[in-house]
Amino acid sequence: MAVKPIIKLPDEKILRQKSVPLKTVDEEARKLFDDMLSTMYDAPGIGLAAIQIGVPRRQVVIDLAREGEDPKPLFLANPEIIWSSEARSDYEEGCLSIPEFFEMVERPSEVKVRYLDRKGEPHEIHANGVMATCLQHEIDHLNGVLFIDYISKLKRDRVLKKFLKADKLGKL
Ligand code: GNR
Ligand code: NI
Repeated sequence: MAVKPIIKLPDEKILRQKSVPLKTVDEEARKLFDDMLSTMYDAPGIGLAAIQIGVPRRQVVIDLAREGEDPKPLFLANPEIIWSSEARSDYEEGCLSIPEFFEMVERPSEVKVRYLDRKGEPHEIHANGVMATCLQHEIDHLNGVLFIDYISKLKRDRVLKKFLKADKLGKL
């Protein structure tokens, strides 16, 4: 279990990559899940996609348990949204790859997601609330999509510029 560096803006060369499906959930995939979980808990965050530690594979970890509660890690390989509600909800999103920036994003309120667990067993979850938001945010990462893609171009350009400047000054 190793804490890995998190890839951040302005590194879109990595963050915009489309991640590749797993053929099988093998020992190597489980090792990656463990590193992702350590990295997410260390950050701390409620979700992490493999691309955020530079690995373009379709793997996600999520844990919505709060500080002081027992951890409830969820390991998802090849997650797919198989249904989303017509109803939408607003939620203030953040991203470990875009630190200290938060904006309201509107997404489907409920989703059904099919995935393989860390043993390779198939599951479906029907999620609402924070879990629905988090699943959609993480699956977006697997497709090179970031939550700033849903905000106004003015705000997005402002954020990108801020991270470009911070990077040039060696502050990331
Ligand atoms: O830790 C995280 N919090 C969060 C809050 C609102 C909406 C989405 C998220 S996911 C984020 C961790 C992250 O960047 N995952 O990709
Ligand atoms: Ni994110």
